[in-house]
This record gives sequence, C-alpha cells and structure tokens, in this order.
Amino acid sequence: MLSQTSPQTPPPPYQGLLARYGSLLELPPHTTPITLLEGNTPLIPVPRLAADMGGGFELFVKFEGLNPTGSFKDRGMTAAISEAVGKGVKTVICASTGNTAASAAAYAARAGVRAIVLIPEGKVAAGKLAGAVAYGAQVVQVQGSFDDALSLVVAISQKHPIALVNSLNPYRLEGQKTGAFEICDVLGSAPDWLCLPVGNAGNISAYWMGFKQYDELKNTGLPRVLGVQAAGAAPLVLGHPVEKPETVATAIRIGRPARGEQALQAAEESHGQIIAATDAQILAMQKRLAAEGVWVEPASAAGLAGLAEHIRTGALNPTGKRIVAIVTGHGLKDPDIVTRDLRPTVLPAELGALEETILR
Ligand code: AN7
Repeated sequence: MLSQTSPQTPPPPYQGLLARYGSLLELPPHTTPITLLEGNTPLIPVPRLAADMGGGFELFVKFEGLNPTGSFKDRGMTAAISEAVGKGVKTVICASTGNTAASAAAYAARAGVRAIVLIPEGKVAAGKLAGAVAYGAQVVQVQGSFDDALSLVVAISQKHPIALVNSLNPYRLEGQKTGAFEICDVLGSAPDWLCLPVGNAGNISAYWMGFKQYDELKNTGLPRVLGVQAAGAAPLVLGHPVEKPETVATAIRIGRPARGEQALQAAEESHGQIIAATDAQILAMQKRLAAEGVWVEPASAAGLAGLAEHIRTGALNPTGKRIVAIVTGHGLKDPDIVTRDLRPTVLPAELGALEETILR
C-alpha cells in the first residue's frame, strides 16, 4: 500500500537506497553508506506501446537511466562501494562495457578512493567513457573483449589489496535487489512478467533474489522473468560461451557471463525464459520507446524487443497481464548510435527559407 501523507507534513527527504532498504540487504556491519541518492526511479506506463504489441495488457517501463550516473549500475554500486570503503579499501577496480565503469568511478569519487576501470578496446559508448574520465577514474583499454578484461581484474584483485566491484562482488547484487523492492512498493505486488536485457547477468540474478525476498516478507508474489540477450552475444541462449560477441548494443557485448548459471536458474525457477533479440529488433525498439519520450541506450531496449517478438510469435500471451520492462541505461550514454546517419537540414537564416522547409 502507498502511504498517505497529509499536506501539512512533507515526507522526509530521500536519502538513497541504503537508507531506504538497507535493513533488507545482506551487508556487513562495517558498511559505511556512500550515496548519490540513487534509486527511486519512475515506473512509467506506456499504454500506446502496449497497444502496438496487440493490447489487452498493462505495460510499464522502469527508467533506470534516471539514476545519478545514467544507469541501473548505481544501485549495486552504492552497496559495493559502501562495503569496500567501510572495510578500509583505498582502491577499487572493475572491468566494464562502460556503465559499471562510470558508476564505479562516481561512487569512488564520492568516497574519496581511487578507481581503476578496464574497458574493451574501441567498443565503449562515448557517454560512458566520458563519465569514467570526468569522475576521475584511471581508464585502461584492454586489447581484448569485456570477458578478457574481467579475467584480468579478478586476477589482480586476488593478488593485491584492490577491491573488485564487478557483479561477482556479492554486495553489487544486494544493492541491485532494490529495483525489485521498488516495483512491488509502487504496484502493490510483483508484476506477472519482468523483462530485461542480460549481459553479465548480475541484474537478472539480483531482481529474482529481490522478488523472492519480498514475496517471503510481504507476500507480493513472483513474476515470470524474460531475460533478453543480443543475438550476436547470446551464450545463455546458445548454451555455450561466445568467443567473439558482436552487437550494436555494446553494453551487453559479453560472451561469458559471470552470473550465467544464476540467470538460467532465475529463468527456470520463475517459469520464464532467456531469449535473444537481433540488432535490428533492438534498434527498432529503441526508436519506438523514444517515440514515447523515453530515450534509452540500445542494450536497454533489448528486453522490450524480446518481449514484443515473443508476443508477436505467440510464445507469450500477455492478455490481462501486468508487465514491467527494466530499461537499464539512458540514451545519452550512446549518442553516436542516433546521430551517425544524421544529415541535418541546413538553411540560410531567412524566414522564407524556413517556411519553405517546414510548411510544405
Ligand atoms: C545498459 O557496465 O556489463 O546482465 O560492464 O550497461 O547485469 O550485466 C553492463 C551491462 C544491461 C546488462 N543494460 O546487465 C558493464 C556491463 C545496460 C548495461 C546490461 C548492462 P547485466
């Protein structure tokens, strides 16, 4: 139930995810909250998009691009950095397709510790790289894939006093569970279906953990989980690692997901599925969502692209259901995808020329 507040008493100021949900997260006592007031993201109804998919059901998008660094990663990062810093860690490291890097860099900056981020060469979207640099991280490009970079950071964090803040770090998943809590708190119960993109598979694993925990505590029910990979980077669909993953959705260009087993388990336990969407379907859905006023990066549209295709083929009957799609990162992260084919109309600064162009 939503609580009613009388107009005379304003609600207490929002203090971030650990303040709001910390008692439900398994974090050690030394955890010292480092927050940028992440979370509390809107659940936006998109009825026109639902109608386009055939109608007869409720569809919401949880716009995680409105987190402080523009992606869902801030939920897990507030927890991981708070734990690490509380333990006395002075340096954190991660491998990243970009969003984890920007988030780690920001929370490390907030805590006053050093961040090192490893990114795959040449495949990181401009807004993510810029973020990592702006927040002051040391950015290292690895001549290899995300999976190669992840192997390196795991090895170095085992050898030196440097904390790993990839989603192999269990506290990342603890923080990430809050997305599920928020959905239940807003809707009053879990949705019938949850769809979301899958890369390294931390997010899908954490949502499932969160929904199960809330159901035990508050009887909120459980969603069926539809995880969607990019067709060129779909190890969980194919059943084997992908050596050279390729997709326009660079955020999920991952061939060896660290939490792959857990993701498959979430899909199975929830009577859901992990499927793949093509780059063309992903880009079409990115455009379609932007037509609702919600601009997300390509990877973030994968969940909905997979859902649309599943409904179209009859694999999923949405009638009477309530469906939530997690859209994971802001469109501003990857401007080049949108502007690369842009040929702006160029005019002399004259009214007649403008009328000629827009009123014809
Ligand atoms: C926008 O930043 O792996 O399945 O290194 O940036 O939890 O990995 C990003 C992943 C979906 C997939 N959407 O989430 C990284 C990274 C966006 C993302 C995913 C990512 P996981």
